[in-house]
Amino acid sequence: MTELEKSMESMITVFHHYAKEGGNKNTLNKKELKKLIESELPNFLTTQKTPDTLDRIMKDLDQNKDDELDFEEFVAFVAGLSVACEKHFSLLPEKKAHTGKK
Ligand SMILES: [Ca+2]
Ligand SMILES: [Ca+2]
Repeated sequence: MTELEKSMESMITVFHHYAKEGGNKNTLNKKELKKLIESELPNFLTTQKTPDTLDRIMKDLDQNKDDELDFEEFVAFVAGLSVACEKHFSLLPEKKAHTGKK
């Protein structure tokens, strides 16, 4: 498998690993989402740690308002995070290059 195929597979695996724990086996409830973020996105959580973060994330992502995240809603979350990370990532070498010139 290619790197991208592996990434897609791990996204699916991670989602189902947490989604199957309780309630609807194909969706994440708030408790399952919390566990997923704490275990799989510890760096994300430390930068955004406020008491209502989880509620906000859940509200933002839950497009059909059923208090559960299906895979489509979860993918939107990961995609959004990836975009944020990529911006951060692409800023770093540019900054370095600029300071190098001076
Ligand atoms: Ca579930
Ligand atoms: Ca939903």
